[in-house]
Parts: sequence; structure tokens; C-alpha cells
Amino acid sequence: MNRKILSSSIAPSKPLQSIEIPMEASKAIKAAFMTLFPDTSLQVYGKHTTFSKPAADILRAYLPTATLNTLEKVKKGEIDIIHLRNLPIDDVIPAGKDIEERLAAKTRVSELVIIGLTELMGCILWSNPAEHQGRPIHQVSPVAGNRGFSSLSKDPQFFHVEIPYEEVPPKFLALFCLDSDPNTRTIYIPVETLLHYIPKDLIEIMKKPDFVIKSGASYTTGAVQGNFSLIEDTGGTFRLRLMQKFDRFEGTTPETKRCLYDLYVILNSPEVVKEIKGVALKEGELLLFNNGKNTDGNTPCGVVHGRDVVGKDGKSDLSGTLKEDRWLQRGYLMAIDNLIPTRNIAAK
Ligand SMILES: O=C(O)CCC(=O)C(=O)O
Ligand SMILES: [Fe+2]
Repeated sequence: MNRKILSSSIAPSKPLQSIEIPMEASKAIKAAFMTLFPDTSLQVYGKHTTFSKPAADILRAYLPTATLNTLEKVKKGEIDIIHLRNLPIDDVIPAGKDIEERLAAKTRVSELVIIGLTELMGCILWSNPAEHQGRPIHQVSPVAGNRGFSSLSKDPQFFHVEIPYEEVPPKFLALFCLDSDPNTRTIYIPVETLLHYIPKDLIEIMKKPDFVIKSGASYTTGAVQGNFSLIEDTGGTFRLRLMQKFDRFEGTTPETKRCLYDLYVILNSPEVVKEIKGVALKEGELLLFNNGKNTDGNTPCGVVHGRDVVGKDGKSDLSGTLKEDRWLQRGYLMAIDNLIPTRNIAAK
């Protein structure tokens, strides 16, 4: 590649907003959630929207005003990513290798946290029948066995924007830690920072609708694919569709084929790699981030995210092996005005 990386005008990365929920608030939220749903057999699945408003009301009642204001800024696209600490999780996080058994044996505090936050963000959780059996909350855990359910999470998570092959990807993502691995980090690069490393002519090619993007192995009911531009920039909306590895992207013209190659080199360059930031999530910690879309003007926002494992030598390894029982719950937060009804069938 003979393009020079533009390193002169790098946007100063905004520091990650990390917010500690006061212990009293966390306890009060948990007590209220246990009253709202005391059972373990809950179908938070299926009828989860029944709980959206009550769960959000509980969060509104107990979260500090400053925290609610920060969430509002994420909602408006003014903040890319926040790290909430000391949120309530269930008293017992069952041990074991079978994620379905672990899930069945716990109460539903963590689910209600995600459901309530989703409502606060003006979104609903996406129940996609093609992934995780249509469950609106995904288990991200490197368990053996049922891949469709356990998020293929032994596999590396190179940088990506979540499900870029969907016509309407989630606006926000929530990742909530129930069982931590201190060496495994959720990593991210702000979109704004990343764009500074992509030459302007390449950005123009990224705006052409001449890319095919395909779903991967986590779609158990069949692949989906679509024709997209990598950057939509309409003046009112900015959206990025990107992954660090382009094995599921294809250029449909010589120019866009070449563009993918150039982007691959840039995304894997030391300059970009040194922009990586990461958080080793602990129990009760949640990352909430914008998935690369802004509808309030055309300023880029959000993050490209992934996962690495930090070895004893302190080096980041994108394909590192994580602890078997690490467990995150994941929600795709979809903007209500953006839903594709037929793909949002109620989950069982
Ligand atoms: O495991 C992690 O920290 C990140 C996982 C991830 O990117 C995802 O589940 O979408
Ligand atoms: Fe992801």
C-alpha cells in the first residue's frame, strides 16, 4: 500500500467514562428487582418487554441523577462508551461448564438490569431467531457444546461493529459481566479515532454501496447477507460497518476489493493497534456503547470493539485462551423506530 497513514490530526481520545454505582443504590435496585421477579424460571425471555418499564422505573428511582444524565448523553450519541461498576447481580452465579444449566439456576437480577437500561436508552432488545435461539439476552461464555447458544465465545473476537451484515444493526450494545477473567479484556477503539487513520480517498470509496457483508457461524438458522456501503454519511446519519478481519466482506468492484485490502493493512497497523483501549470487566460491571451510528447529525461516534487476552508477558493476544467460566450477558439495543418487524418475532 502506498498511501500514507494520516497521523497528524488524531482526535484526542475521550477517556472512558467509568461510573461507580453507590452501594446503597445497588442494593435497593437488587431488592426491587427481586420483588419484581422473584423466580428463576422466568421467561424474561418471551415476555421481557413486560418488565421494561417497571425495571427502568426502578433504575430511575435509585440511580444517581448524574448517572442518568450520563446515560442520556450516550443515548444522544454524545458519549461513545461507558463503564458502569457495582451494578447488582444475582446472589448466586452458579458454577459449572454448561451455560444453560448455569442460567437456569440463577435469579433474574442481571437480566432486569439489561432490560431496564435498554428502556432507559429508548430501545428494545432484539430477539433474532437466527442467533441464540431468539433470546433477547445472549450468554457470552466459552463453554463447550451448544455453539448456537453460547456465542462461539472460544473464538477470537477481532475488532468489529456488531452484526454489520444486518440492514439495521443494534444502536447500542450492553455487555454485563457475571463471572470475570482478569486477563480477558473487552477492547475498543473510538470510531472517530479510527477514521483519522483512514485516508480521505479511501473513506470516499467506503461510502460506495459496493460491498457484500455476510453473517458468520453464530447464525444458526442460515446465513444472511446484504449489499452495503461501509460508511453511510447522509448528513443526518453516520454509520460505520467494519471488522478487523474481512473474511465475511467482499468488494463487488475492483475499487472496493482493493479498499478492503487497504483497510485490512490499516486496521492491523501498529499505529491503529496502539490506540486499543480495554477493560477487564469484573462481576457487576457493564459496558454500554454505541455501535457506530449517530442519528443526531453526521459526526462519527461509537466504538469498534473486540476482545483480547493479556498474557503473563503483558502482551495483548487477540486469539488468546480465556477462562472457561468467564460469563458475560449481552444485549443488542435496537432503536424502536428502526425495527424490522418480521425479524423481531417474540422469543420463546
Ligand atoms: O467477550 C468480550 O469481552 C467481547 C465479546 C463481544 O464482542 C460480543 O459478545 O459481542
Ligand atoms: Fe461484539
